[in-house]
Amino acid sequence: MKIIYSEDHKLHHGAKELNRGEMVPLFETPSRAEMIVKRLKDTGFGEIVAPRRFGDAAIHAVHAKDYVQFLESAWSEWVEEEGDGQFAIAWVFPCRGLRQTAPESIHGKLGYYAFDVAIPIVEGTWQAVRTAADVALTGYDLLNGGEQAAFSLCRPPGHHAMRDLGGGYCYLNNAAIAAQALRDAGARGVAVLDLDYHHGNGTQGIFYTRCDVLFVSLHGDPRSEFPYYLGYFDETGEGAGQGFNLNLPMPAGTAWEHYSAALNTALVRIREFGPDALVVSLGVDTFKDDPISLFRLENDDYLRMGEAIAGLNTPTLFVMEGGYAVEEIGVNAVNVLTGFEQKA
Ligand code: OKP
Ligand code: ZN
Repeated sequence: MKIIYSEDHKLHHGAKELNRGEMVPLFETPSRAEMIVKRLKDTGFGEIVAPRRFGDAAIHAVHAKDYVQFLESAWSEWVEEEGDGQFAIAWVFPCRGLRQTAPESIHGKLGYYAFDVAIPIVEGTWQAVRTAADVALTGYDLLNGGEQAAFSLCRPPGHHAMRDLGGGYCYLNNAAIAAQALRDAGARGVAVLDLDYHHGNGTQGIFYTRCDVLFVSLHGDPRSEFPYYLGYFDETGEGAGQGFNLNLPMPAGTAWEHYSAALNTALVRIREFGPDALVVSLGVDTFKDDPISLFRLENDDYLRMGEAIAGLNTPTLFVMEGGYAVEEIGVNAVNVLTGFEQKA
């Protein structure tokens, strides 16, 4: 399968996040994508192509215009107000009892458009984020042109980004943008299978009231894991979307035996839905050595994961999400693709 990749992601770098009371370099680093590219090249996996540029319509089909506009101008507004500083970051939020409006100050806007403090903005963030959406959309375009599968090597990731909120290293929801584009191009049903360790609250939120996009997610139990406030089993969709959202949270320590059973449950639901296309939010932070996650998958389990997905026999777009064990992120991500191709 073809891989879509751009070096623009490197422009999003150098910011920090709060960890155990300290500001530390973001776990979500440029080296993550570079390690995946290296593994793709070392194994001669497939042709790597550049994204093409899409218009804003495909982004506005998923995200609020004012939110997209905020992301685009946040850095320059920050510099105007603060002079400089290393990166823009939210520190005050419109929570219960406070006014739900975006004020003039960039500080107010940063909080208004975020649900946590893990989406720092540096000078090159917008270009990296916008190109990641193009990387996802180019993947959609390949499927639309008849390819059976493609890998959008997106960075930064996207699955936590809601219609008008960023969070969890995510700004624009690459997978949701691709899924919506597939629908708009005529796919009757699209399924999104989210395999990242963290619940894809953004993707769930975007499609929650709809029956044309099925969202299925396997993840760490939000009672004790980020994003904490969404991702529970009883969230099954709303209105027309009732029954089209399936969350399968699992406890810390989950290894392949239990994981593969949950994956099977997910695949049974997707097969029953019968989508014209599948988008896989591919996070490999389910790996045993991931520094911020607590599942115990092994390198070879990712081969089995890819094989199981191929069993759906559906045009599939893989979209990169998380994975922070940088030394092995390439092996694990490419193992999924390899397992998929061997069975497809
Ligand atoms: C993004 B994705 C460490 C806590 C990290 C943010 C997790 C974001 C995960 N300071 N909290 O789903 O891989
Ligand atoms: Zn994750």
